[in-house]
Amino acid sequence: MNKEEMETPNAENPETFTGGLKVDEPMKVAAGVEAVYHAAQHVFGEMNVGRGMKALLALNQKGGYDCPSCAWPDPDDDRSGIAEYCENGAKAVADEATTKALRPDFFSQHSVKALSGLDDFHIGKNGRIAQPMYLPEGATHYQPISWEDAFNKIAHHLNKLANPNEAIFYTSGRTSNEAAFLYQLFTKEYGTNNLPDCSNMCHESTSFALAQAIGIGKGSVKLEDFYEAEVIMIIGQNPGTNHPRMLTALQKGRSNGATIISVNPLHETGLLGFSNPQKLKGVFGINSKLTDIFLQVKINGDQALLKAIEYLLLEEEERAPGTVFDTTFIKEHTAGYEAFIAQVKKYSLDYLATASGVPLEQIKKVADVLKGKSKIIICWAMGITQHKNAVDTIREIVNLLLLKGCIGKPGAGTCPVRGHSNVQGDRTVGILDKPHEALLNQIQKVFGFEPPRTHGYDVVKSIRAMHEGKAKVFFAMGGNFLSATPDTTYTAEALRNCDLTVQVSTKLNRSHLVHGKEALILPCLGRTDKDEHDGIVQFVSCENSTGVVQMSKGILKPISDDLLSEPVIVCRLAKATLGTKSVINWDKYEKNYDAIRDDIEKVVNGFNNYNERVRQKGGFYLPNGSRIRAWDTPNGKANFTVTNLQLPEIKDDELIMMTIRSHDQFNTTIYGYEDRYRGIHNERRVVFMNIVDMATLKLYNGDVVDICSTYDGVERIAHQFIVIQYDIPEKCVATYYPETNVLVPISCVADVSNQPTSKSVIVKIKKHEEVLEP
Ligand SMILES: Nc1nc2c(c(=O)[nH]1)N[C@H]1C(S)=C(S)[C@@H](COP(=O)(O)OP(=O)(O)OC[C@H]3O[C@@H](n4cnc5c(=O)[nH]c(N)nc54)[C@H](O)[C@@H]3O)O[C@H]1N2
Ligand SMILES: Nc1nc2c(c(=O)[nH]1)N[C@H]1C(S)=C(S)[C@@H](COP(=O)(O)OP(=O)(O)OC[C@H]3O[C@@H](n4cnc5c(=O)[nH]c(N)nc54)[C@H](O)[C@@H]3O)O[C@H]1N2
Ligand SMILES: [Mo]
Repeated sequence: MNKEEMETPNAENPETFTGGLKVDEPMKVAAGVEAVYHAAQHVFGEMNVGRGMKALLALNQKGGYDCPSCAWPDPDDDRSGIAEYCENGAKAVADEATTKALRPDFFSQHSVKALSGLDDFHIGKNGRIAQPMYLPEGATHYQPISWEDAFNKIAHHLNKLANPNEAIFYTSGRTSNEAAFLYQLFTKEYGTNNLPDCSNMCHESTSFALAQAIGIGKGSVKLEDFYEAEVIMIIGQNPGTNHPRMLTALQKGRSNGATIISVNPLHETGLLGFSNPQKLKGVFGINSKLTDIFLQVKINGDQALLKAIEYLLLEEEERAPGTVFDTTFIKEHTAGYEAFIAQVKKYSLDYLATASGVPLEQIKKVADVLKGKSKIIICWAMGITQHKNAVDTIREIVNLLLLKGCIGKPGAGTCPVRGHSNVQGDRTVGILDKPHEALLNQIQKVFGFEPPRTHGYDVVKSIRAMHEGKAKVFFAMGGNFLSATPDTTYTAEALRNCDLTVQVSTKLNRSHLVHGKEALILPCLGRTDKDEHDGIVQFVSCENSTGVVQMSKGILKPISDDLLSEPVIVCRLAKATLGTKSVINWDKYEKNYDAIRDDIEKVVNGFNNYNERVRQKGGFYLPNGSRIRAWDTPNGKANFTVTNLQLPEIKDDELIMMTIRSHDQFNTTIYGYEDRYRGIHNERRVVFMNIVDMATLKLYNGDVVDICSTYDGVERIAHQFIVIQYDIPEKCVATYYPETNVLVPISCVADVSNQPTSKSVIVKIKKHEEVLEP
């Protein structure tokens, strides 16, 4: 690459340093009064004190709005008086409720090319998009467009496609139940199941593994179960940053006697200790330890670790039958036990321990704790789901819980911790690329049209279809498809191949700047915004990680009169596209969202009296068979699964890389350059490395390196990362997402679930070569 090429930023991946990296020791305790300070800085930096206080006081309160950040549940009973929020929830609110607005003059002053040269932090910081914008073919700048013209343009493109399957409709997990239901209804009436969503990159592996084993792709625990548990295992999750309110539940569980076991390649601050900023004790700096046993597993060493634990438990059970396993539960509720037990000792303990990276002594300690306990919760997130063998690792989690009879009783169960605040609800109401027959039948019965039955594209298949020219219109209900998906360069080519890309968005992001031949930005209301039409304030609803559906009512005055809510956008899109061909009364939905909920109730199981129950304080639980041991599987049982151990193949000169979140981002939205807990300040282009690997590669702290991944014969390079020596297992490295998504191969996906393997990218690292002056 010559100097000029190096200096011309790619629109999809600008590779610029912030400058001024500072590194401290990682912190030992999460939250505390400092978190309150950081939250306040973000909120009051974006809006005046009155708006800021109003926003924070209604956050996650009954009758208020649902936090747009994570999907952690709110307490059913007493919610904190100060507001049931956390530092990162407050940042999410600040980001959305900002009073900065992007009006047409902003877009006329800045070309698409100039904007795409900025890093993600600067792109997002500009403010909320204030009116619909259009980029004609070949144009350099977005220009304003009326809503009516925008919908007509989309309708024109959709209606001229040879086949509805040439259109793709993406959903990100902030979309409400109401908007998501209408959106999938529209795509089905239009004629396609091409409904990829962020779940395809998030908990897809979980959905597959759980549905097959225990009949429901969702977790079984309620928040109260944490207060009763004897053991809580947290595997591949960083709650201190990504689900900070979970720390309160863990603290309460531990003070009630639970042993907390954390499994992670990194000593994440929030797992070590917690000082609750909402409790006086926390404000005065009195903090509690959280993790009792920490297992520093290698990246993707979890399947081996779980197998080793099962091995040790089986040995104990054989020594004293009936004392370790819940034999009554196994007999009454499960299938596949004998076949499972027959293979538990297939691999030697030493082999499993070495493969996991955890010393056998420590694994024995864990087995010792587990053997006498009967109330165990296992939590997991992206550290488990984003690997090639993710589905099998989750099956192994289920196997372990089944041995102990730990699903479907108080204080125990499965807890896949969801990401986006309504990612679970979107799936419940029908955002599925592989819709169930029951849903399709019900839609046909209630609405009287024949929905398409062939499965649609998931995220990876969508990217390929656009790349191959099989899909020509890409419509996104939220999210940032370009930056969130794997293989950024390939995805950019895919999007540029489209005739039209449409983004329904709150904030500007890179997917507006890497676009199809024509592009539209449709600005929508966010969670915090008051949604009022004809003098009536509407509300929407969301489902959290434990299956509770609650109302969310925005309270702040929108920054522009030209924003539409997501449900209204779908109604107008449907009317413009389908016109009189539609058998659905879209006007009715647009006028009053109660009508949408009435129809969700008719189509989706568990929503009876939706409108009444969603108005009750705290909402309502959706039915969950695994919670009551009613297994919705073909054999009516909870199933053990025999899995083969799969280990990543890493050659001598290679390393395995996980792409993780800093403390200062929400997915592709970058709030700042700080990763306070890990001691990283003012830079995101860093790579965390073990000192042994640094020595092998002759690298020093502060060296600038390039990271390269080769897969399927394609070489992918991300330039300029600063080496940071860190406590991470040998042969493992970590970088931040989305800067290194360019290295995640599109063709490397999890078995069965087709989820991108963003936590096990095989890479080589070499010193960055300065380009010499000619
Ligand atoms: N503030 C904030 N909150 C968020 C988000 C955000 O970006 N910012 N994102 C939301 C979303 S959509 C999601 S899905 C969740 C994500 O929440 P997390 O899953 O906690 O997010 P990641 O940063 O991807 O972290 C994964 C964790 O797994 C560990 N890990 C990586 N590989 C392995 C492995 O092989 N084995 C084990 N045992 N551990 C491993 C990493 O060290 C890290 O601690 O958070 C949600 N909440
Ligand atoms: N390498 C790597 N890649 C990953 C991951 C990883 O760990 N590593 N994690 C994956 C995971 S778990 C996920 S969930 C995906 C996330 O993928 P996405 O959900 O696609 O990405 P986000 O960054 O959450 O989307 C942010 C954008 O959503 C828009 N937005 C915000 N609020 C609203 C709203 O209320 N309505 C609408 N319409 N738009 C809104 C804003 O314009 C904002 O720019 O990324 C995945 N990609
Ligand atoms: Mo996610």
